[in-house]
Amino acid sequence: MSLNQSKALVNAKNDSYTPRTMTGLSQLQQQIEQIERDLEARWPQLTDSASLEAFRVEFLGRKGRIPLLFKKMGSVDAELRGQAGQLINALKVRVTEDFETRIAEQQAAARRQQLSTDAVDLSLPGTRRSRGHLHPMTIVQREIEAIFMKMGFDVATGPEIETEYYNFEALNIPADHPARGDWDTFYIDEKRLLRPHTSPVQVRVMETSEPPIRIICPGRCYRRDTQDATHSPVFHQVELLWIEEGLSLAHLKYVLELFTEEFFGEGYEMLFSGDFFPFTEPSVQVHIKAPGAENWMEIMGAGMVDPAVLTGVGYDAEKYTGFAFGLGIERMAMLRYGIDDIRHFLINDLRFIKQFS
Ligand code: FA5
Repeated sequence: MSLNQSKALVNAKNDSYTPRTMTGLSQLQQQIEQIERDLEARWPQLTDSASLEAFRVEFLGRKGRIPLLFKKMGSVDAELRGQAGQLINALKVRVTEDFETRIAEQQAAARRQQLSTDAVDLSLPGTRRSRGHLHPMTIVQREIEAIFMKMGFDVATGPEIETEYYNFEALNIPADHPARGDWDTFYIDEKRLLRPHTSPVQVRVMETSEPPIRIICPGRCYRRDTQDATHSPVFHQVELLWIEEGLSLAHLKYVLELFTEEFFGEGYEMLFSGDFFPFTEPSVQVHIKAPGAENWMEIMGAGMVDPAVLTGVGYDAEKYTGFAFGLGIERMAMLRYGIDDIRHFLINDLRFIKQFS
């Protein structure tokens, strides 16, 4: 076909064309009807958020079929353009409202679904949380503290890493003293070690206060003792110190009897035997037989504070006397509860610990 022939064809087509305005509006109406038919088919398929989003993009999105209709209004005669605009707008409002209703319905359905899967069945028995409780050592330590506090003793503490001076020299144990071997244990460096007993706290307190002194010092101690049923390399002591004028061994015995009776109730037995500690003179060892028990248990070392220790901290040893003891807390707990082996306290077997809740 020549160029002229094709131009003639175009002109012929234009000649037979129905007036532009009528065709523009009716075409638009047809397109609106087509969209409405398509919508009828699409609505039932909108069951999830993905299909809803695809629908929104196709019909209402920036390049969607309904916004595109507005662009086609240019082909409608100016007089009818208002009418066309109203038709498209009505369609857009209708579809937007229906679409938002669908979205709300879909979200409500999703929430219902979520609730039904997450539902809490209130008739089910709950999971019982086990409540923690104090370790038997803590129970016994607090009880010992409470008894002595009731008698008027204050609680003092000192460092677990202690200097040789407070561990030994200030307690009348010079470097070459044979007693040092018993406690010469875990060194941190040349001059400091893990304390083997709580007695150094006595000296720290006396250095900073004047008599009368009435204190107890609970705390952890460390020794290179071989483990057995009554020995552990880590254990606890409660130290007691009472310095005043006119105190004697009889006072020590009385305080111990008051304490032991309060702790065990009636039926215990107590045995004093001679012992040696460089920082007490005389020194004793105390054994206790708990109510109903068969065996004696060595519980503490004790004695009248050696005058050398008193003068060492600047006290007048002619004027003041006093007594001290160091009590093993694990052993008191063993007697109280009938525990046969000290290692139970460190193993942390729940079957053991739960018996003390
Ligand atoms: C002392 O430690 C002295 N400082 C006690 C003292 C204080 C005497 C004040 C005089 C004046 P001894 O080494 O005996 O003494 O220990 C005292 C108590 O600590 C023992 O009777 C025991 O109950 C406890 N104990 C000692 N070593 C261990 C250990 N390895 N495991 C568990 N308990 C222990």
